[in-house]
Amino acid sequence: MKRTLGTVLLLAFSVAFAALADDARHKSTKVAQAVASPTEGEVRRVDREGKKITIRHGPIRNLDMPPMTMVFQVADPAMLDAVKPGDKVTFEADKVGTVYRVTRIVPVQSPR
Ligand SMILES: [Cu+2]
Repeated sequence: MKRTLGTVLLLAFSVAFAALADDARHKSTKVAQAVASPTEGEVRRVDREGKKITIRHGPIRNLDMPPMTMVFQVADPAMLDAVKPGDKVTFEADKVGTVYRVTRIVPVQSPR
C-alpha cells in the first residue's frame, strides 16, 4: 500500500515537472524570437545538403556575438536558394540548444 502511494506520487511529480519544463522551453523560444534583430553579413559558402551556410557577419545583438565568420544551420533549406557566395545579406539568427540557426535571410540589393 505504501509503495503504491509512493509510486503514484512520483508519477504525479514527473508529469508536473515535465509540464513545467515544457512551458519554460516555449517561453524562452518566444523571447529569443521577439528580440531577434536584423544583422548585416556576406555569404561565404552555401551547403545545401548539410543545410548550412557560412556567413561573415557583423555584430549579432540578440545573440551577444561580435563580428566573425561562422557556420549557421538554416531553419529551412529552401532559404539557401535565394543566396549565393559573395552576396551581401541581411539575416536573423537564433540559438536552439547549442546550435546557431538562421531564421530569415534576404540578399541586399546592390546599387548599380
Ligand atoms: Cu558568429
